[in-house]
Amino acid sequence: MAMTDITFVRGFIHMANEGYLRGWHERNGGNLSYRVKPDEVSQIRDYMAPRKWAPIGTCVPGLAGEFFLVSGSGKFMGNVKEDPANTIALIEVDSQGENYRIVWGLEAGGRPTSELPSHLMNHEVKKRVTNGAHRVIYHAHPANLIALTFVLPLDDRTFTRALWEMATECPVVFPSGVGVVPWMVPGGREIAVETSRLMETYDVAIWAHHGLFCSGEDFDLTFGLMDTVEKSAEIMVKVLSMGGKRQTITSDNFRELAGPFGITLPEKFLDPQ
Ligand code: 2HA
Ligand code: ZN
Repeated sequence: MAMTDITFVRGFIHMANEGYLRGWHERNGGNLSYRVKPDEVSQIRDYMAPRKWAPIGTCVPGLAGEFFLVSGSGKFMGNVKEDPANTIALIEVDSQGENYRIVWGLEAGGRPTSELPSHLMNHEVKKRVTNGAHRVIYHAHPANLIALTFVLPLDDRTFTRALWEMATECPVVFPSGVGVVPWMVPGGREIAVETSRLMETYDVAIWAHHGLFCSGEDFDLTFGLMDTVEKSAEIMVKVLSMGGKRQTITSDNFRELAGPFGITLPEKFLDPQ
């Protein structure tokens, strides 16, 4: 069996390709990472050939000793399915959470995603606040969501309400809402700090005029979250193009979802009763 036949590696490759087919990954846009489970790590020890340690660019002590499957910097998500060994990598985080080393993949050279600080800081937060349940961090550039960041005020409440109101499934799929990061320089620690701060509360963090990050338990749920957010954004773009809302789902309607769907929506996103 090859590394690329291992179940979680196949899941990663499948998700990268699905995102590419959706049109969310022009050129080298977007990136994906997966926190590997301990039993999966022991399954793949034989494939590992550690290279040199390199700085992560931030500090993630909560991820000391963890392994991540990540997309490669400058690599095209559309090429992952055809050539996984040259477009993705397995990395190990050191015992301080300050350095990483590639242990498999990127065979012709290269580095992990340019957004590694954001991915790992998001993982660190999500591992803590979900008791280890969340394992996938996904960054993509879906056009409708990005378009909305040029039109709607850039705050958590406006985006949460806009997305919730455009599809009844939305408050069920992301009941905690979405957070918004204003335009910032991508790729560094500063934007990673802002994004991971939002991940304390939300599973979705929008980067204005750029894209968004989603966090989830597995590949399907995280891809589905991105897909749901973008579908809702697409409906919002259509509604705005038709002159805006004439009617919508109300705050009291949202409250009615609590019983049948077992969700409690934060009152900060609802109108006072
Ligand atoms: O190129 O999307 O944010 C990957 C990116 C950077
Ligand atoms: Zn990006």
